Amino acid sequence: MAGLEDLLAPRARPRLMGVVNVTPDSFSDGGRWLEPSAAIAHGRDLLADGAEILDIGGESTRPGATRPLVEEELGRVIPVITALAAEGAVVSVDTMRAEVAEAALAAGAAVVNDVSGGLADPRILEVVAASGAAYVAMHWRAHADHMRDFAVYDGPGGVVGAVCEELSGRVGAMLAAGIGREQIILDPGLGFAKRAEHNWELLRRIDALAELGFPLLVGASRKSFLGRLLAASGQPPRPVDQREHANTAITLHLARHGVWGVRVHDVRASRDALRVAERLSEEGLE
Ligand code: PMM
Repeated sequence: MAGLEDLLAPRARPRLMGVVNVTPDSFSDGGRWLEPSAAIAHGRDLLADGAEILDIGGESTRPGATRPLVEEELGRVIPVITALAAEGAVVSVDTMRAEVAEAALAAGAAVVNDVSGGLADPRILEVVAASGAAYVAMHWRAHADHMRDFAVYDGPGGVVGAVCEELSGRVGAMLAAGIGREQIILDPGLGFAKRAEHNWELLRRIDALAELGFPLLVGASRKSFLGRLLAASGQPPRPVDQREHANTAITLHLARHGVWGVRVHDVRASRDALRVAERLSEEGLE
């Protein structure tokens, strides 16, 4: 397992987490990597493109998705995690279930990425505490089948205030379950019970989330708020596979604000942009 200290050490450039969705129905790439051999090959390609962490998930969280059985989820992710971790990849498991997190950690995962921040299956917090692994707790309000109903942020602090407050509450639960502060990474959960304007506000004011005092992971890649931004006037959202340049601009924005990591489907695009930014910030070399 990758050392927690190295994984969470402060660094100028965000970590690139490449997405491997082993699902039939994810909104951007559902069905493409459902066969273990295809998912493993895709993971290797992402590593070659510069991914530093592979996020392997077996449950689609797109709006309206139905949940797989736990056996199905295990069957999708465990062979892929086992193979890629054995090759030395730093693996994250994208799951809300304690049982899947436990099996993934035993198979070599170093990070548990829980989009529900421990709300869907509270026992996951005990599993993470016992393992000492890194834990990504995302802001979440409800399962995908009805999360749209919860995209309401009309308190005085708006969406940023609510996300900060609700994530702080989750941190309290994590610490109470025995998770160390040094294990925790927070994520604003773009698109999860959020409308487009909520996502933009969270991105614009990402520094307010950083003030919570934890490393931040952000996943904007291919999400529908980008498709809507890029739609030609009066036209439907730009298709998922044509949103990458916009996502790369978000990676650069987040890098300037010092986030710990970005969760992306096209690792090379973000990697190339970060390389340019780094080169431009070097001084006195010539
Ligand atoms: N988004 C998705 C899935 N998992 N995990 C974290 N931590 N943050 C996210 O924003 C996030 C996530 C949905 O996107 P996908 O279906 O393309 O994987």
